Amino acid sequence: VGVGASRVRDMFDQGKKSAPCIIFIDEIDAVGRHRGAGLGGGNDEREQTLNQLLVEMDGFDAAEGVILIAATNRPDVLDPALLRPGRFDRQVVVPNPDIQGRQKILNVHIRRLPLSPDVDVKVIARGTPGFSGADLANLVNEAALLAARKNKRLVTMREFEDAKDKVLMGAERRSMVMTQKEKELTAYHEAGHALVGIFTPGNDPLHKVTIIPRGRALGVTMNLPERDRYSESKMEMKAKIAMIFGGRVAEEIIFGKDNITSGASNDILQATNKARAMVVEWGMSDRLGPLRYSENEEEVFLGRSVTQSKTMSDETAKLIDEEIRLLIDNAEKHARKVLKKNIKHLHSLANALLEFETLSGSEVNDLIKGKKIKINDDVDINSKKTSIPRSNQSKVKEKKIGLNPEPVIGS
Ligand code: NHX
Ligand code: ZN
Repeated sequence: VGVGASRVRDMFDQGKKSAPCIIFIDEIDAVGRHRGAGLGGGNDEREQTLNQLLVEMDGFDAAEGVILIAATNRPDVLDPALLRPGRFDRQVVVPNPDIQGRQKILNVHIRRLPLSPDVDVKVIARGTPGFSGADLANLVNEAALLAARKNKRLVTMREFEDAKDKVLMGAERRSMVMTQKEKELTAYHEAGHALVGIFTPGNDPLHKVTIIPRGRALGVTMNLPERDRYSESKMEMKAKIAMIFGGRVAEEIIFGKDNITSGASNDILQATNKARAMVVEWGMSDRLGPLRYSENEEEVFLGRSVTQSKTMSDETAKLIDEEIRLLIDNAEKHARKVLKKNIKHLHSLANALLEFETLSGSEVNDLIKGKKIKINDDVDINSKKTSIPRSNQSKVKEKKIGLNPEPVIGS
């Protein structure tokens, strides 16, 4: 900070001296953002740095043996001057890894961990579709932390499974004190999501449903695709919006219209965002056709958003609202129909959640088929209620194997 331009000069001098070499700039958008798009003044320093970078890049040619590579998650905000011929003139898109990529990335991160023989990297890779490299690094680190916290000598599959849920759904907050009424409301809300998800074709398989508070939520229902997916159909989107409304609708059916809570705020946000995108971005409304009705980037000027409805007529705006509302209304109606038809399952699943707190997708499917849920003691003890007070559970259930001689957290 404060010497940006001179440091850029210095970096290129060093590069030329050590040629052949590669200069790698991470997070290039920090200096390479579109000039003039900032709020007020205060970015002179950044602009000078960027200008110096542009000057230096023009000042050397391929013969000098210096290759310049930069990385960003936001190629769209870069100053166009950076991308001209002779500068950063080719782009390599690095998408989130596929199953094979995830396996290889996991192998890098687990290198220094003492692993239990039951750990199957392929299984972890298969169960983490959509994870980025950073998510996977995070997953491995969380697994190591969990093992260390339990004084385990080796990191087992159990820790990876729990770490995955932590990365996907947020940290468990078992200490949160919930009243019986809140627990019941949460159980029916989550059971509603889970059942509408299961009985509406087009939804991903249920991964887990829990009424243990996680992250900012009092309860979570999580679906996971079976394989990597690259696109989503309109039918799948409608199924997902219906599932999202399963929570609120279950509250309404069981506790009555006046007893619904503020808790569904995030569900409503997700559903509305999805329905809006279907209409304005993905051309999925017959009445509006395949036109884009929103700008790519919301630009903020002097603290105000200025892109909205630049060229949109009032009629179009009204039509968009109507189409979004139609998608939402249909999804909500569908959720209500499914839950009324399966009210027996709604009660039994909510009760099972009150008893067990967390259920896997396969346990929920067993329950629906009328099978008894097997409590697998050595697999998921922490999420089952027992008569042992929680504070003592770890002492009883976890065998201490002595301190790990090497640091477990190696990544
Ligand atoms: C509150 N939280 O704010 C309490 C603590 C309806 C049983 N008074 O939909 O927990 O009510 O299916 C990301 C994720 C706000 C952002 C979840 C912002 C939740 C979660 C509010 C379950 N599960 N709502 C859900 C819930 C709440 C909230 C969020 C968020 C509830 C619901 C939160
Ligand atoms: Zn919900």
